[in-house]
Amino acid sequence: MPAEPIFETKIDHVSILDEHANFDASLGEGLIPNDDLVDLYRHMRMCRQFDEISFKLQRSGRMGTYPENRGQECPSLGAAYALTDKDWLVPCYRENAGLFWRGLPPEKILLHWMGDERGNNIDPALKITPIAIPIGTQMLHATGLAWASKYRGDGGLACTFFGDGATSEGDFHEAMNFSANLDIPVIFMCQNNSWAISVPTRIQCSAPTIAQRGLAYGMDCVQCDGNDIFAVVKVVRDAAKRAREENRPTFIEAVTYRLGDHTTADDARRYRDAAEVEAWQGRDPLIRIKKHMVNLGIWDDARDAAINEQVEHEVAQITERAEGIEAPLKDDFFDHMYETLPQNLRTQRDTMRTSSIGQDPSQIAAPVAQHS
Ligand SMILES: Cc1ncc(C[n+]2csc(CCOP(=O)(O)OP(=O)(O)O)c2C)c(N)n1
Ligand SMILES: [Mg+2]
Repeated sequence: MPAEPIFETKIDHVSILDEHANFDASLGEGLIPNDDLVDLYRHMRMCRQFDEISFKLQRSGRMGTYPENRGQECPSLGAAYALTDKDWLVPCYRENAGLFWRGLPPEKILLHWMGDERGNNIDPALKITPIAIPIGTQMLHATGLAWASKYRGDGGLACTFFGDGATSEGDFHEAMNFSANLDIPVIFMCQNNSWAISVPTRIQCSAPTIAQRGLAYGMDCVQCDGNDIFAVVKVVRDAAKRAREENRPTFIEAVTYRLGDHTTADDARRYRDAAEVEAWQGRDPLIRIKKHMVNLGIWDDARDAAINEQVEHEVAQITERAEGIEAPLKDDFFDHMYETLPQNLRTQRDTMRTSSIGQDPSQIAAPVAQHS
């Protein structure tokens, strides 16, 4: 018997507004009304300003650490725009644009990175989960949230965001397998920014696309230009339709790039070529959306300057609110994990010492008797 192909497939790459601001009207016409486009652009500008101020806050000792979002605003922003308030947004840590679009007060993000737990206390009506630092865990949370939506029949879905590196984690594969086999309405939005800190994507994924990792689970998979707001909106709308009508998950690979360091604790110049960064600067999502608005005749330098002034003022006020909040009580730290605090944590709270490095007074050895 001759060998027959048993399975053949392809992965689509969706691009509508390219890096030179060429616009494919056959796919993009009517996707985003002009007023919304201006608003999306304003959000991106605000996020850039937010990044700049956060960076300065960290460098001047007013913030612990901060991961710049610069360059990768589109995947979360396009998704938040394309989804409804019934849908969960389940982020990692580079999704400011989408979270602000949904209505998260931006000072929450500043508080989070300043180490104040109140930054993670998010109004449940917003349907946003707290920033996830452990890589990959949030994809399982999204699967559970979407499963609950399906069970309740509330018409919602969950969209979760993660990086290229996260697709090498076991949690990713469990979430993908579970949601595909149980028909759970999840959108998996992978932001492939070429790097997992200093590890390039090409050495942790041997396949030509990350998108095809979803094929093994029988999932619809698509790749899009992740710096193209139109492409992101289109693929998320398609995925949301599939989720709502058929309870099917979708895996989206949004190809983007982080223009800044991994976080303020990193110096990407140690492992990235300047030429690579420069090439991606030319594909900046913000530049092409601005060019497109100029081409449409709805934008000019005066309006751009006005928006810049507006967002500078806005971010200054946000910073003032975050820094102006009364400092948390030290005991708060212990208040949110357990209903009844275990003895070892009660000791830590009462002595404000950590037991891990032998500073808890009850663990300090009795002084050795001195011979006279
Ligand atoms: C479980 C776990 N392992 C390791 C880390 C340390 N870590 C933080 S970010 C990161 C790289 C993540 O890369 P990617 O998923 O591509 O996300 P990106 O930061 O590029 O958006 C690693 C390994 C972590 N936070 N959690
Ligand atoms: Mg990455």
